[in-house]
Amino acid sequence: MVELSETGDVRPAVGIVHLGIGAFFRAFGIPWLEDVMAAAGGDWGVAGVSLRSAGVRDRLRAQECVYRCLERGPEGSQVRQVQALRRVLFLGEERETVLEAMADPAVSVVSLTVTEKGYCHVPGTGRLDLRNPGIAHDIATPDAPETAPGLIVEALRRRRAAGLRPFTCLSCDNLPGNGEVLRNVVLGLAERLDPHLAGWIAHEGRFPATMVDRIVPATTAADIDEAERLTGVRDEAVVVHEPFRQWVIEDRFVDDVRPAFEAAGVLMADEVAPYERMKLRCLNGTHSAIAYLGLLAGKATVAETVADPSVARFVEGLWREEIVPSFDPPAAVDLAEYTAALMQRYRNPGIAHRTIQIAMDGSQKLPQRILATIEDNLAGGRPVGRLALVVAAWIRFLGGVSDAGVTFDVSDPLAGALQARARAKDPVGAVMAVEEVFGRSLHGHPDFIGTVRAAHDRLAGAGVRTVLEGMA
Ligand code: CS2
Repeated sequence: MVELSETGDVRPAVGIVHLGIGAFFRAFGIPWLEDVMAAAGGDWGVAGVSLRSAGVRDRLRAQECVYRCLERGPEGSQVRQVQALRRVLFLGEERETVLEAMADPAVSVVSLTVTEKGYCHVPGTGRLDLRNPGIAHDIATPDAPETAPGLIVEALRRRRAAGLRPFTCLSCDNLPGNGEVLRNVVLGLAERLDPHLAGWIAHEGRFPATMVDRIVPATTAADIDEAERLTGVRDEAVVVHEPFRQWVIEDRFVDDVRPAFEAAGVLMADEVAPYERMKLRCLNGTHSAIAYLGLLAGKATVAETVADPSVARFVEGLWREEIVPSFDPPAAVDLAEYTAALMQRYRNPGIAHRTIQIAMDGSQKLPQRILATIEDNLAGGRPVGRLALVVAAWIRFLGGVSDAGVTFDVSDPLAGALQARARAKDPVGAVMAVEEVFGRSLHGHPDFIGTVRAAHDRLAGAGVRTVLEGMA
């Protein structure tokens, strides 16, 4: 079914419900789905669900869910109008409509960008966290869920009761084995509620792994103004992004029903893990490193941080000596080229990606971005000195004060406990005893803890700049 928009363009009917309709998926998945439909057809319009805020729904609804992407490359900006978002719902006020949309027979994919903590799992194990208050709520009142796993289980229950096929659950978050993590939490919850439903999901459901990559900073008022200057139209829901994009998806969908992703350059792969490891370790790992070192040194954005030659050298050394040797790359990828391109992306002057944005939720991010690399290097007898400095910088960041004495906010689901530990007499020992983050292997590794302690002392004594300059 198609429909004409105000501008006379054809808009696709909804085939996908997306949970977590923030800037990232609007700048990445939806325009890419539009490219897929332009190349190969299909009705893969998106109904987006905001789990946290009414604001994004209100802004988009006021403009019929049509919005613009402002692409900022080194050579200038360009604007694209996106039509494939068809509705936006706010869970807090429209729960029943959200569940109806997910149970609609026309919907065959539910995709997610709910951030790491949205999976309600224990980062160290990937299992459902039964102590998570949202999960406790969804176990007590399963027909009025508030978490992403709770919504999926209830919607799948309704589909099964109606004799429908399940939808494919497509995680698009930066987690290793994101499909498997989603499967674990959905099955973990379903087993608690209804073992027959859990059996059906285990047998019939599909949870492909994906790797997603595009840098999307939070939109600012200046971005909205620039888009207005370029187009003459005021769009309160503009999203900003870099030119680069990469999407790798495991080809495992319920009944093989899916958009013809490959028609628009999405890589459909049997094995996503090598891509995911490359991206999480090389990109997200150094992103977090830049965020913590940059914040301590008083830098507001990634581009500003890597403009300091001592930081750029540190990041290049981190790739070359410690990250790249830690994993086998996907076939035909040259990691020297890949990381050189990453540095160019970080330097993009049009993208003001704030260090404080990337720094948030470190307890959920560090395990896959930094700690897994450390574990592999320790096991393989490879160096970990620069990685240890990143862990030390995170612990200094949890202290909430920059090298120049400026305070900043620490936003993290474990903030309270971590900040108290970061102010203890031995901050490194205290923070590294948090098993949810450090697991058993690093927590029980006195040599490595000693290396982080030494790095922490250097940072506390001399500050980021002096320490990095001394490493050149
Ligand atoms: C960033 C990511 O905010 C963060 O933690 O590292 O959002 C990063 O920009 C994307 O994963 C790039 O694909």
